Amino acid sequence: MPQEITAGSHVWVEDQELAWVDGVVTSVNGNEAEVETINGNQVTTKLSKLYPKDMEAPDTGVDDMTKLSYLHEPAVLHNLATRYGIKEIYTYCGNILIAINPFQALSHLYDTELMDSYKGAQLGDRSPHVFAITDVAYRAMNNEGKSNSILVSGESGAGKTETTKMIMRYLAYLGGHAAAEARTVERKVLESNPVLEAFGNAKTVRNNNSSRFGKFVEIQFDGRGQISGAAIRTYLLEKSRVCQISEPERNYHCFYLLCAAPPKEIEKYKLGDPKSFHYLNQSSCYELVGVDDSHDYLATKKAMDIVGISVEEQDAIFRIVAAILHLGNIAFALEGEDSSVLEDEKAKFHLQVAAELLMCDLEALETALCKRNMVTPEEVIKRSLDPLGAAISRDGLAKTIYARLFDWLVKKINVSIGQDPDSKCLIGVLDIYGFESFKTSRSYAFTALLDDGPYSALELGPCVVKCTSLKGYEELLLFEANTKCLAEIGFEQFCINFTNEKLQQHFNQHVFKMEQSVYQEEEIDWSYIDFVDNQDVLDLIEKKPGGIISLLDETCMFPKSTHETFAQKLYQTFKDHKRFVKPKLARTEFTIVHYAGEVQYQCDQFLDKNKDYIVPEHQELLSTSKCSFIASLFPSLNAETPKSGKFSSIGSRFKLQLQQLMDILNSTEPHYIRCIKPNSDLRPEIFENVSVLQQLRSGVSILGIASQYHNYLFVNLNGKRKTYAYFILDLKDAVWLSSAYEVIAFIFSVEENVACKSIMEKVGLSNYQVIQELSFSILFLTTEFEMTLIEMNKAGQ
Ligand code: AOV
Ligand code: MG
Repeated sequence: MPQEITAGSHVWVEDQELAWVDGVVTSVNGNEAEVETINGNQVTTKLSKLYPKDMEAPDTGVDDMTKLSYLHEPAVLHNLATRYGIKEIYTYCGNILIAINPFQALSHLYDTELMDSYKGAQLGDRSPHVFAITDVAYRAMNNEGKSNSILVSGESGAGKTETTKMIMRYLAYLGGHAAAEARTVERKVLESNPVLEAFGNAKTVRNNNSSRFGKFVEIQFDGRGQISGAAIRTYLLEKSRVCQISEPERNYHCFYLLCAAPPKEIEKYKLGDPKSFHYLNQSSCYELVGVDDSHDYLATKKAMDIVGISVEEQDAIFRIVAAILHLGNIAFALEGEDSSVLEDEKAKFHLQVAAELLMCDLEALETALCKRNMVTPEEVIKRSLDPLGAAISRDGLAKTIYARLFDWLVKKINVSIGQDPDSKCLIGVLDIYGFESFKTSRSYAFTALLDDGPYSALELGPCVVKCTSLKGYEELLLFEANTKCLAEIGFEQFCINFTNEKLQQHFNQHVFKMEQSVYQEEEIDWSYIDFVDNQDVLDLIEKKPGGIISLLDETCMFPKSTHETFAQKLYQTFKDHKRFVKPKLARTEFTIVHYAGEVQYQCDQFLDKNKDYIVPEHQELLSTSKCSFIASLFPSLNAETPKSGKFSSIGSRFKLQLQQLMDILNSTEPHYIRCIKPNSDLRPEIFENVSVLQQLRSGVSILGIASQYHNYLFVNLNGKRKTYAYFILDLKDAVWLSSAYEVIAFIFSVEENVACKSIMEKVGLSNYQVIQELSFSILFLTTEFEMTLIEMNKAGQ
């Protein structure tokens, strides 16, 4: 390609802000060319870094990327952007469908007439669509008698769940029954979605309706292509959310729905304002734009009716949800040296309500929360827990109950839909949580609150910094504290990213290799997606023995282990592994170089979260509940179930589940839909080149490369109370990756505190502080200066 470029050529040239910008070559000098870009810049660059622009490309883009004259990165990006601009959110890339989240209702795209028009149409006959892919899968299944699967992938908020729902709707349309009374199967399949979403989805920083569990729906068909049954498998619900949320996220939807229930229910469950519950008020977000919780409460109950959950069961379910909220409000105070008692009358009230709702003995509940049995050869002694221990015990109980409730829902739905044992063919639809990286995990952030609410904190390697508001608002304050960081990248993210590695490998094997060889044969340049083999990352995680999960299990079984010994073990074992990095200054963090970028994990909770452990006292308490529904969630132990209190590994079980999933997928004909999130503000009509490109590349993130040398801060500022601003600034390279709105810029540097100071002097800020601590420095600036700052850094300050 470079040889075609001469003066006058229209080309794409790299651009920091736009990723790629087009321009005209003004002169060529040896290996270098001068380009005048359309945004008025003169750029000198290597010829090999220029890509020819197709001047004949239609204004509306092409609906299949393989139709592009040049199949290179800027062309692909430009094509997607062009189409997105005219609300064409779907584009093929061969037989993969790329779906860009419109972040607005495009109802014409999903109506029945449109479904009609895709029925039986060949792929490519009509505009790209999720119905078209589904139709291909359905026809292939009918014609070849082989199971098919549709794998929907993409980062959090990219539109996987919405796409999955469209697939299910279309399958229900294709394989639905004519007679109304026979339509119950497909109705149940469809209505399982709102039920599972109410209990398994929550607002996160990346998505207002983020699935906190993975889901594989297997739709079974009879010999005539009619839906005859279905099975829903779910993976690893994020339990910790029940007790711990951070700004600006929410807990699971069901809690807010129930707080917005009709007055009769509110009274029955002794609920009230969500702000009065500890499990909800750790974040100030209670409502979602465009969502009416009271409406959704009734809608969820209706969906529960349809999937076959009885009124009595629904009562028990919501009673449990309410009980969990009350449990969360049971606070403890220190008594004597290391025992705990209920903190006050309020705590007593909530204990009483929780006991009533759970239908268990009040004193037994209190004892189960505050005390532990110590078994000695001679006797069983009751040992008191201190207030922190009691709070951990309480949270553990809440999480266990919630997780069992969720599992019950899934089981119930499966039983109610019914499996077709004679079904020969199925279509599996996979909607699994998207890759969660440091970059997008903005909750790993620094939050400055202007009101005098709780200060939030940021973890900087070994030290934590707390801060209140900044210049122009209130006085700047900075100090060190032992506060825990807001939301950590922990065990759940590790499992989520492990899943994505598995799927990526599946994707690699089935698509890249296949397609690449085809394109190579046809001598088409397929280089825009470099084939990234990730077997080494998978080995690092799951190899037995020796992988991270194995080491984690070993550590969990060894009584004296701590997260520190676990981290040390990792550092030692993988010191030469090229996918493993021990971050600078890290004591309990480790970094994995994932296919989609580097992610730094905190090991603090790995051990606890890996232990599938139910406290025997909790088991005892709930298995004797007078509510048969609750008692059934905690069946008495028999020889077959693992003994309570004994370690069973979540990581290993998850690994096994994933392997089973892969086995099913490998026995099907796969189809892929790659969802793309066009911007991180979740707003319509904004297409951010850089972020889209990163998703397309699925390669090493820009951040990932740089983070070997630097730490990043994710600044999440609440300057205008409702407006959040995010910045990622790296002092050395001044890589400004993302930003929004006014407020504050924030810098952190390991070595360059001198540079910090000189910048501060240059921009003339007097109201600042530079804290020097453990060889790093931090400073604050108002954003008016951010551009200056970047310029100065470029100039080598
Ligand atoms: P995800 O499943 O990929 O994220 P969702 O499917 O929940 O993402 O999509 C996020 C939001 O984007 C939805 O709530 C919708 O508002 C909007 N959206 C997505 N697809 C469409 C569409 N086709 N038409 C209109 N709006 C859409 V996660 O579960 O967080 O990994 O965990
Ligand atoms: Mg989802």
